[in-house]
Amino acid sequence: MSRLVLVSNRLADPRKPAAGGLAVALGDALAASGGLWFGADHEVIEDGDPRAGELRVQRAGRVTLVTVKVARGDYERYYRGYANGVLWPVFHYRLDLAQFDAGHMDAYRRVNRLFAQKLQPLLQPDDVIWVHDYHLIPLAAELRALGCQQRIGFFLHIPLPPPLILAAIPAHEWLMQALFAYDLVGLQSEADLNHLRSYLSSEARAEVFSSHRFGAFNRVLRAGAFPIGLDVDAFAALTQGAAARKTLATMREQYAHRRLLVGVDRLDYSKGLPQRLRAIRTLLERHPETRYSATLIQIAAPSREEVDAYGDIRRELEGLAGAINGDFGDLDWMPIRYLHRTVARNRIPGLYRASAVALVTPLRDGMNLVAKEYVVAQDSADPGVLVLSRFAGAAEQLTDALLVNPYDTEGTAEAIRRALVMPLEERRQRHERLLAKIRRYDVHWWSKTFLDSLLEAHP
Ligand code: GDG
Repeated sequence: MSRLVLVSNRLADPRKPAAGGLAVALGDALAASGGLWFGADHEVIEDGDPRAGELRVQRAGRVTLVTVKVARGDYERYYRGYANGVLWPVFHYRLDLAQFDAGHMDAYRRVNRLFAQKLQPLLQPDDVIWVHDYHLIPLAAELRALGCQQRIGFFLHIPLPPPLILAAIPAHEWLMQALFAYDLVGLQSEADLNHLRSYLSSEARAEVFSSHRFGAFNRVLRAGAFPIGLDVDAFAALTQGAAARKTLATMREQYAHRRLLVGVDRLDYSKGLPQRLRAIRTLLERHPETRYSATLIQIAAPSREEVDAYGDIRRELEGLAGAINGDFGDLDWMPIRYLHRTVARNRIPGLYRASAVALVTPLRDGMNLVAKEYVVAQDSADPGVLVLSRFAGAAEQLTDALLVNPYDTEGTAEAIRRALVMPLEERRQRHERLLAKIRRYDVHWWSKTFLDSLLEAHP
């Protein structure tokens, strides 16, 4: 078996249950192959510190974790400036929020080159390298420049926008050409794959060999849609755990006479939170029977607070939640409970299960795992209803949710009302179909399908 080498900006200890995401998804494959996980060190050192570029090596069972120290100036420009100041907004269709700065792009290249220089000596000829997300798009090109011949795959966790949006990025040609250094590029959805295809044929004049194979820059690129899933059994077990049950009991007691709606998001402008609150206002205005009977618990976990746009969205949300509570609330009822805080992971399934409706209404999202978690946490005898944005990658799979356009305030409010009154039989049928999809395309399916395709893709 080839050794798996995972590369991502940050890494987590795969032995820790709270690690989540990639650690859960790839922990087994990493451990089974005695794998290596490489990324930036959590300690960002001051500029001029001679330790820049130093490696820290840790063992986590059979997995080796290697992190590289990056100096503050470069890390800020690479991470906050370019990855989260340009790529995140543009890839979520928010050109208005992108802040282009040539210095940030240079640092992005430099940090990718540093990663490549430090990783390359650790590689073995037979390794399979899997690079994750928008922080590291040019990594394979840097590795190839150092002579790496190994199989290298890339997975983009966020959406890929249409060609004319991508083309607004100065040096987009360089960025997209860098993808050709990978043997396989994985995207979350068919929509993203269509955008890649049309970018490559219109902007890069690539030869389209088939719907998944493209030729340009003397290389062949394979690409596919590999929608990421959950570790369903682990999440179901978390739902049965003590913390989740306690949370469920507390919620049931506190809201005995009310229906709960829930939203759980990182506080990010892509998640459509202001639009969601406006839909709640419309619901309360148009359907007075929902007053006193429904409460939205909105968790907005703090995220990237050093980026300006995140401060703006936070202030906007606080204003909206305060105004709705002020206008509609009463001594014994508030329509919105807004928490700007991270809630412990083991309590979240209890909150999902206590809620009659989940509002997952991003303006654009690569996949959105909250939608899937909510479905898994439900009691199948009396499940809640998922209201899901059609602009989340998950909407391609979860067609039995109530799909909404989050920009359409009235339409979203109406879907929430419909969710609140949906008969048990319909809720059960929808839930059964949603759960079957989520189980079939779980995280193990995702990693296996991607890695199998990567092995096939290599010449
Ligand atoms: C990116 C893409 C893609 C949220 N609040 C708390 C908390 N969470 C957990 C949720 C869920 C995770 O964070 C969020 O995952 P999402 O998939 O919804 O979104 P992103 O963080 O934007 O992730 C996304 C994903 O990558 C995977 O490829 O689906 O499209 O944007 O698991 O439960 N967890 C805890 N406390 C919170 O307050 N513990």
